[in-house]
Amino acid sequence: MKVGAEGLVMETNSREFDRAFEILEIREQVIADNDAVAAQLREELKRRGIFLVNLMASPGAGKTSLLVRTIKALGNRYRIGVMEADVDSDVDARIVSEAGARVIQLHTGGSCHMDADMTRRGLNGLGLEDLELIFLENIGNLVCPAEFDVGAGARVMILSVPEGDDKPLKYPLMFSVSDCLLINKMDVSPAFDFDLARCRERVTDLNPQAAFYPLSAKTGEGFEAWIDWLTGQLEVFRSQREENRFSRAEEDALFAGRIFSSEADGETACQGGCR
Ligand SMILES: Nc1nc2c(ncn2[C@@H]2O[C@H](COP(=O)(O)OP(=O)(O)OP(=O)(O)O)[C@@H](O)[C@H]2O)c(=O)[nH]1
Ligand SMILES: [Mg+2]
Repeated sequence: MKVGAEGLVMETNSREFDRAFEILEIREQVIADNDAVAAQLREELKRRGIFLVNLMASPGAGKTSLLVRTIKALGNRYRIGVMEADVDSDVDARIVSEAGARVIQLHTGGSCHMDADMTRRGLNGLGLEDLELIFLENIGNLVCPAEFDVGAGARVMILSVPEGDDKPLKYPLMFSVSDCLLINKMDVSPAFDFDLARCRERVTDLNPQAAFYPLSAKTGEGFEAWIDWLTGQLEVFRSQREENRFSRAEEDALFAGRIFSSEADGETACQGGCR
């Protein structure tokens, strides 16, 4: 194996002399490049005391509903921002904006996940002034978002009851990388054969450290445990901030509410902040 001029990994195995061409393992390099941007983003958010939550789930699992109820529960305690990522439309951004959070709609234009650089652009579009807690509602998908670190302080996944308790077996990576798993739509569980204990066992096999909370974003049942977990994470994050962090005034002077930037920012795919 060797690294070419573009930093791409070229496979040169024992059969290389049988071939008149090389094989580039592009995917590995894309993930590695993304991880580097994510690490930089996480570090800068930490220095600025902003806790970013990457919220992932299937389409319709209840991401927006959970955000609305969470904003209502914590809006008086923390200044909250939301990045709504969708292939198209501004439906979710409107709903979240009405709940009282600062929000930006991000259009990925077909991409099935957010990566770290898209997230950085989204944060710049949202504006970081005064925000303490930011949620990224990732694209509804249990595959690709699991592979791309976006620089968040916590990865939270929602599995809803109608999807079935077998999903940890089918999408193990998503369950393995999440810090917290929320089982949503518990209010409709009598209509489904979702086995909560079996689901928990399957999750524990993959990820024993993950927090696990059954709840309903519709009725509020079980919500307190999730809010306690989230505020606990936030307080630990705050207490771990580096000693030499920037003050608010320094941040504003240095960044004018923006995170580290690149010249390509003018071409951002983020469209239209709702407010
Ligand atoms: N019964 C019940 N319905 C829920 C619950 N949470 C969400 N829903 C409903 O499920 C549907 C989808 O909810 P959303 O919050 O839009 O889900 P989402 O994951 O944001 O969907 P996308 O952004 O389209 O991927 C809506 O009709 C919600 O009212 C719940 O806890 N119980
Ligand atoms: Mg949504």
